[in-house]
Amino acid sequence: MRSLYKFGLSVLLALGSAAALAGYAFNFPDPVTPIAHETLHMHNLVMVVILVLFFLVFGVLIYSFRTHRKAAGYKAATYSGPKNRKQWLWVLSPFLLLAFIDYVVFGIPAYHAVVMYEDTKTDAELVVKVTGSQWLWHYEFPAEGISYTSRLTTPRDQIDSGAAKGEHYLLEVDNPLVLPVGKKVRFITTSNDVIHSWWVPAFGVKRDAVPGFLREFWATVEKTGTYRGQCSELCGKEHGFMPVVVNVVSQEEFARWVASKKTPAAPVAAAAPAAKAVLAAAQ
Ligand SMILES: [Cu+2]
Repeated sequence: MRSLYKFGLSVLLALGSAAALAGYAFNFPDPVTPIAHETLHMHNLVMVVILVLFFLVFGVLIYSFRTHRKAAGYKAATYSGPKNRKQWLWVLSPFLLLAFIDYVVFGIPAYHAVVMYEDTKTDAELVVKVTGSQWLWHYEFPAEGISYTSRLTTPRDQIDSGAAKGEHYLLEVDNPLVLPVGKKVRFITTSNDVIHSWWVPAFGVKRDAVPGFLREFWATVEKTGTYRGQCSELCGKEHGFMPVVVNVVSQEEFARWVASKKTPAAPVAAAAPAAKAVLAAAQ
């Protein structure tokens, strides 16, 4: 009895410490896109149903073991296989219940979620092409004519343990992807070399970047902020050193960013009137 008590106490302690860690270790990150909300909803639904089934099945099992044990004087039945209607009902009902849960309780919302994930084209207001390379990301806004690379900025010192690790260790880049809040963004992914995978947990999206293929996903981010993720497909020796950082900003700020990204071409345009003036003065 004493050992049972100790076992119970240790289970409680383990659960307690798990709850304490839940803040950052076990929970989903706060969902900020419709897909992330849907994924979390599916997860919670499945988790609750599974927990109910778990306790129900194990409850019946443990109760049956205890009540029908030989030591308590229970005499075992000698039949094998279902013989009458009532016994067939006991055989078939768990099967039917599980089929109902799988195909209806989980199936319908899962179908809804998958159809939603794949709907990359309806109302997309912005297209971003994401190309994975060993070991950086390349972002392109085809309509806006913007194209740049995004590389890890964590100093080598921190990686080699020569310096203390920073707050965003291995999750910081030179040029983050910038997106406007509340706009449906259609992403197209591909790769230059091996398979990478673009993943931002708070967006609830992760799609492999496969060389030679274009794959799609979408996100409408509901909250401004900085979101971090990683390449999630083992892609070589620096797989752990190609993080994803997304700055989600207001639409005005995004417009300013787009304009500033285009400025490298501006001096050429600005030079044209100056050149004309020089030519005019020379005449
Ligand atoms: Cu990669």
